[in-house]
Amino acid sequence: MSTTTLVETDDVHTSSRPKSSHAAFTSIPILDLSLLDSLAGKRQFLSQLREALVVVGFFYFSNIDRWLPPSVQHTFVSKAKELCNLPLEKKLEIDMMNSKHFLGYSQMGKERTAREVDYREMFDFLSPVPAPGPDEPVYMNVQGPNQQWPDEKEVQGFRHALETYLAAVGKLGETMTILVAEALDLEATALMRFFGSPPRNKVSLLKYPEPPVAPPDDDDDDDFQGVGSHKDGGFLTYLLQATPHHGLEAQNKSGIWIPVPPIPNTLVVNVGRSLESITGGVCTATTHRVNLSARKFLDGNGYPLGPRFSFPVFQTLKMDLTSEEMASLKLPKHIRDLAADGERVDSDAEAYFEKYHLESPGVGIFTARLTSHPEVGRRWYPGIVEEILKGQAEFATCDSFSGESACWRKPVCKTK
Ligand SMILES: O=C(O)CCC(=O)C(=O)O
Ligand SMILES: [Fe+2]
Repeated sequence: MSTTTLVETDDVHTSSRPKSSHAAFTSIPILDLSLLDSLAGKRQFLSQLREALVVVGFFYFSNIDRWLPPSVQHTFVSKAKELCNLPLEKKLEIDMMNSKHFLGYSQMGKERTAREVDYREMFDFLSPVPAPGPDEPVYMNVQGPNQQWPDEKEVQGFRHALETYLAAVGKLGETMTILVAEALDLEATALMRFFGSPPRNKVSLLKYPEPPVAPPDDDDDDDFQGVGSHKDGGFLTYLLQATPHHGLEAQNKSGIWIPVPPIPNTLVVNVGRSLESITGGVCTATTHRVNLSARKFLDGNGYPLGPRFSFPVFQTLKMDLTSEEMASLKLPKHIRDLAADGERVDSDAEAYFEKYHLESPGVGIFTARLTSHPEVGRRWYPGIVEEILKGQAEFATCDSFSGESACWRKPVCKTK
């Protein structure tokens, strides 16, 4: 990675786990999108991209303006913040509880990751995708139209700003399906069949409010879970960190947490479980979290920064790909050999979700939604959610879990 710019990390938190003997990343690479403007630059970019996908699973894109014009970014960020800062009762008008597709507003205290409550609130919106038909598997409800929009009078221009931003990230995502294929020495079009038509991209508007307690003067500034350790479910995630707060961290293969600080005019990109699956583990779905403390809400001079805002777009595969389809990608041998077979990877993400994600992207994402938003799950999928939560709890407390808690899919399984 000699030609790649690196973010230095002087703030590494060591977990109590033993280090594995394999190389683990200690910094997050920065890939310059303007390299794509020349043939020689593109070659350099693809080689950096390959290394970033395989070794780190996290990287920054710099020079993003061509893809996301500053006016599109700024309008989106300002409208998104405006929405997130409305009074609670206004936000509850588009409560996620009303949506069987898990879209809309999830208030503080309602979301859980790794069975712990996250310290954040969110709005979720999807790119335009139709709702599933009555004969489709229940998990296909992870997609459907956005039926809930904020009142135009409350945040004027919000919908237009969000749709414009999401479409622009979607275009970058389409290009990434080609660049990832090329970085893995595949035909440019090799990954296209894994995506739905229209493609499914979800944007989350995340607000991490300031904690109520003032930061202490001494060193016992307790950490708390903004969002708990997890892997994203999709292909790639494109994250705009919209405030200067530190807190986002990626976990390397030795279990050490590496900071991913905000860098102005960049996007953070990370690999999701689906990309890891279709590449047989060559691309790494890296565990990450947002680890906060009262002090992280102050700038270098001790002035309050306000809430932390962050806006990820999750680019996902076709929800109903089968496990056979997911295993059908033929990678060249020299690329397959990059997967570190048998390598020990320390991860604090819940292994419980792995089997669901291997089954199909939709099953994996639906399961994750049910455990993250159990109240929405209880409203729309009462029988299923209890089984999944029970399975999750058993998995967390049992070393030799072999239970099959997926019987909720049997009535809708297409192969039966
Ligand atoms: O807030 C962030 O910066 C990251 C959020 C995240 O990882 C997620 O929502 O999946
Ligand atoms: Fe994430």
